Amino acid sequence: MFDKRLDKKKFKEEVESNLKLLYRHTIAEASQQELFQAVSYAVKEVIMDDWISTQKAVKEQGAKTVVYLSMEFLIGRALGNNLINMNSYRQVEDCLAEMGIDLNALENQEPDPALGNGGLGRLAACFLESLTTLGYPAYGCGIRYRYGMFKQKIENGYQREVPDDWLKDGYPFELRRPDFTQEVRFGGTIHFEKDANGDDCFIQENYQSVKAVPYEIPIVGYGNHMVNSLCIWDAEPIVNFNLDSFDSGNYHKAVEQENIAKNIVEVLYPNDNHIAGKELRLKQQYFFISASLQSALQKFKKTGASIFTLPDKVVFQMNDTHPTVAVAELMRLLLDQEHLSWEEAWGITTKCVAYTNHTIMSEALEKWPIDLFERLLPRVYQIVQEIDRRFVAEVRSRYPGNEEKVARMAILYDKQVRMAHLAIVASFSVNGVAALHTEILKNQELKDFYEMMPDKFNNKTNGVTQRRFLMHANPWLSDWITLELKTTEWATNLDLLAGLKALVDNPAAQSDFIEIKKQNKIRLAQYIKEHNGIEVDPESLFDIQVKRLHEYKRQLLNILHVIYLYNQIKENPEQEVQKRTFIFGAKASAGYIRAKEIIKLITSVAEVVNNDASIDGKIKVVFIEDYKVSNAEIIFSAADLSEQISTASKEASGTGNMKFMMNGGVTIGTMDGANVEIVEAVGAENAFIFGLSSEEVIQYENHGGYNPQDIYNSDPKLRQVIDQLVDGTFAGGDREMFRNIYDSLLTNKSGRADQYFILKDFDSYRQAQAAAVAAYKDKSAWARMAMMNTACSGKFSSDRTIEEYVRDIWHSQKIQVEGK
Ligand code: OX2
Repeated sequence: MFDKRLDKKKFKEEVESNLKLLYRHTIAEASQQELFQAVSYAVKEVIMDDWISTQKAVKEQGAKTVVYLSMEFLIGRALGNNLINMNSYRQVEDCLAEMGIDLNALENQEPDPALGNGGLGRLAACFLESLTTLGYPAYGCGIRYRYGMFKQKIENGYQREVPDDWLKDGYPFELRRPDFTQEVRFGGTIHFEKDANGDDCFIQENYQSVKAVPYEIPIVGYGNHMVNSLCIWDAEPIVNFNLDSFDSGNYHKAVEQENIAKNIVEVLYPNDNHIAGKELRLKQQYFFISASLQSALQKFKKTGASIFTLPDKVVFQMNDTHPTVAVAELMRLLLDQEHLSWEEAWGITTKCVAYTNHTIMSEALEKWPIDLFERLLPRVYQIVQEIDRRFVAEVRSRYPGNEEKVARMAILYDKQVRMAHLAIVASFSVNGVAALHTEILKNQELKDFYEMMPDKFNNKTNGVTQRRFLMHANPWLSDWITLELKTTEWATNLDLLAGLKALVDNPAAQSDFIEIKKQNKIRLAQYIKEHNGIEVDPESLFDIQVKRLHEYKRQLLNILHVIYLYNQIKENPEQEVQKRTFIFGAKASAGYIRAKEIIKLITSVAEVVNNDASIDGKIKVVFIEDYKVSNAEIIFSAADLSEQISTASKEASGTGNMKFMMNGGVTIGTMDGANVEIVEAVGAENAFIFGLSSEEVIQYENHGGYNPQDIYNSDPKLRQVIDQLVDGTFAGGDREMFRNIYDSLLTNKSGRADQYFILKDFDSYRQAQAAAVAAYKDKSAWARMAMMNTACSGKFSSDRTIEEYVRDIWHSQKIQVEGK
């Protein structure tokens, strides 16, 4: 049935009228991009009514709002997902088909808004979608980067970064809200004066300021008429670059302000789990935080409620430490604008802010040099100093004479501002993102804090939205699930997938499942053919690792194993082997040289293996260019094996692991992050687990590592693989191309040898791979395993995660929105 909000005739007229208004074109004259824009505006027209109703309902019902502060929101394309959540995808598809328009082709016209790096930003996007679907009022607050995550081109086997000009055709789903513009100030000098009432008044002079202008993107809930907002801030100069300022001699000032504003939001830092520590990044952080908090306070004050009730109406969730300056900014607003006392302001702030930690990687720990911090944010720095002074006094009184502890815990130390410490001290909740990760935080990384304030610490295992990663990404499987479960309710209650367990031994169901997987593999094979020019066999085992390129994620282990297999096949040409396709997708941060070398190694191995006629296509290696949310949706659904092989203890959670699982991908992985909980849910017999445990890794690390030379010397087949890095096999005879990788594994020139335990885990990985291939031979047993993965994935819905945040941290209430 056509959703009643989407009157077919009206919708068609709307599309035609949009084409006319926007482009002076008819359908016949319009380009695909123009059609995409016209259709998107027609969809937005429907969303608008619900958006307005939601705002009204939030006001009337006075529910508490979750403000999710994040430097990154990796929302992915909106058109298809909005239609799914409006329960209108198929209807609109048909309606457009009648007009001779292909919805699928239009979806591919949409830029993939890549305002994030990887898991952290995608999690924020899943959370907003789940919050909305569950009926909780929420705001995402972030930055409207002019250029998002770069597009990746592979040239001659190397990564090249191309700017992502996602706004070039205009983004139809955003709404500029100039009425809510804020001013954000940087630098200058500060002093106190008495105002007319005799109150202390804080004066900042000679500062630079920019205008923060919000753009809102609707986040559409599934089937409930609710629409929340993602608010992303753009920067504009305060003095417009106009003839007036030119005439009055302000030309330089105008240009200067234009530049500051332009720079701040120019580009997303393309680092995942790594902090570059650039001044501009701190500017970005303060820019969006100050604007978001000023705006939130203004909205709150409009209700006329006492400022002391702020914690009943808003909670600020800080997505990692990037938004931590929010702690001091909220204090500043409460002290300097609301004229509260320190104790009053601190009482409110510490009831409003909560912090999520996403990593224990030391290179991701944010620390700002004090001189930079103070110069850029003089008043905010004063406040941080006072927070630190009071906190250090508290530590001293709790642990008298323990100056080592003070040194470990202080916020200001060694000329640096430690953002994680500031976040923990001020937050009423500190959470990790998977059970194991939270335990490591409590017992290792944040031990001192956990001992002093145990009640703050809690776990919230990540999740992903099934609306995007199952319904949109895998329509065939979704239809089958609905058919078998005789309900679509799993769309909002993923635990219902457990009902599929009854089918795992049913031969007809198994063959349906296999057939669906095959269709998805064919779809991916077509994508690979189109984008990489490589022919892959959908009958082969698809073994997939897609995620950011990072040494701890160990794409290197995977490709070394591929080399090992290649050697085995060449040595035993007669031996029957399972045909396999190894698929990689990964962006490396622009400045991460080792990561880029690993990409070059993967593409070089692919070049040799794919073109070696003697192995008869038994293995193929594909590096998918430009891995992003939109092609991820095609990739997850096509995997037989899901590679989750990080060095144990390093991957806080992982969320790709969950997306594969939902789609019937079987995990080959270490006991790391959320893999632990995946195995617990699906049973160890339905996954392939290998490698050191996190305790073992931590043990080794505490004792200076291990000696990879022992393994190199005792395992001749592995030695052959390692040696091939420097004998020119995969480098057209060049012995130096992969020398750094070789050195990193065997010598400790740059830190510890084999820091990520690749040699140490190699044998165990090889066995797990062999076990997976053996299992794959039995089609029925494999289908059972794959089905068990889908059936047991209910826990990994972000709906579950959000309900836990609400129950334990946010304490917000659902609202009802009446559809028009
Ligand atoms: C990522 C973590 O690396 C990943 O394990 C986790 O699943 C994801 O965040 C969402 O929680 N930058 N990216 C992450 O952490 C940081 C810092």
